[in-house]
Amino acid sequence: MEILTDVLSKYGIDAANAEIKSFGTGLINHTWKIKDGDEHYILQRINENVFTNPQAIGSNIAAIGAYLQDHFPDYYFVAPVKTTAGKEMVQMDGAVNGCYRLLPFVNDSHSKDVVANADQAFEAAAQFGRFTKLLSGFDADSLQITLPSFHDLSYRYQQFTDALENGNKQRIEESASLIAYIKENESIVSEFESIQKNPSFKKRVTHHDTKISNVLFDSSDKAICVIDLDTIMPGYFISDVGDMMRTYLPTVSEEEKDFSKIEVRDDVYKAIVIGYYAEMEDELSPEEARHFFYAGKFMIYMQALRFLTDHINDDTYYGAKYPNHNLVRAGNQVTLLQRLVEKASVLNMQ
Ligand code: GN1
Ligand code: MG
Repeated sequence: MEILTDVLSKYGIDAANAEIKSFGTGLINHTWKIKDGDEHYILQRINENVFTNPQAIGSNIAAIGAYLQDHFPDYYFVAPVKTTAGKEMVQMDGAVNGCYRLLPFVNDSHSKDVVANADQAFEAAAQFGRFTKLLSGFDADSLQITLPSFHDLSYRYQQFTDALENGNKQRIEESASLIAYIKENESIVSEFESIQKNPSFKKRVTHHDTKISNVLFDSSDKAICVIDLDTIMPGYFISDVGDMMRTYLPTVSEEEKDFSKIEVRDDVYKAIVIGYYAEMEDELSPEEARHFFYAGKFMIYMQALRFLTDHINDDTYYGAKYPNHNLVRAGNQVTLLQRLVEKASVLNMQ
């Protein structure tokens, strides 16, 4: 880990006296926890194969941070620590080549990998709803696009069909049943296309990665704030609500290989509705509100599609820790989608 010495020195931290540990379960960026005396930090190396313009992330976070500071000074916003030269990120060459940023570690906070109960889902949903609501006066279109077409389901579907044409032939054959399921459910893509044309759907400041590990909790399990602000871009509410459903509804994560463990918890669904509405009720149009359940289908289908596409493309995006890893992840997400759809009539009533 001494390798990070140069990076930390830009922040005036002497790596020789600091404790450095790998941290978290994110698939894209590499994260470390740094302990320097009594100060705790999170250091991240931004994956520049994915975020080709890391400066755009820095500029979005700075703009949003300034707006919140002006209008809601009590709002807890985790802004990056500046380097001793006053920069928000450092671009390194040589052995540690890449773009890094340092964040304060929020004292006495913890994050969770799985939602244990409905109260936690409520807390998280309210936090993400609050984030978008407080930024309703901020011009979402002024944000830079850190990941073009990130949650554009038509684009993701196109990547999938391209992979079917040009991808690994053997993997395509072995994935036949999942491919068939994705194709049979293409109406989820058409519905997204009609949303894009619908003037009642508003583009708002959207987090785009609302999994539970992106919420910090205090020791009494109250949510403190949201983190991981790299994918903040203009977007539809279905991205944030849908990713909450995708990651909070089951008791197991997208990594679970035993699909019989994948279930949709009604009380957690209800908590997402109540938590998000507690903040966003007056913001959503009736037309948007009618698509609340669709949000879950949209995000779970998109994640299944992305894992499956990556499997067919030989794991170039997400990587694989064991053979067929992304195929298993895709199967997990398809199972989750089936479990959700089975409950459509019950959950839509909530
Ligand atoms: C990626 O890096 P991480 O784990 O925060 C991905 C999300 C996916 C998620 C699935 C930039 O997020 O869109 O939902 O993996 N982020 C990017 O675990 O592709
Ligand atoms: Mg993320």
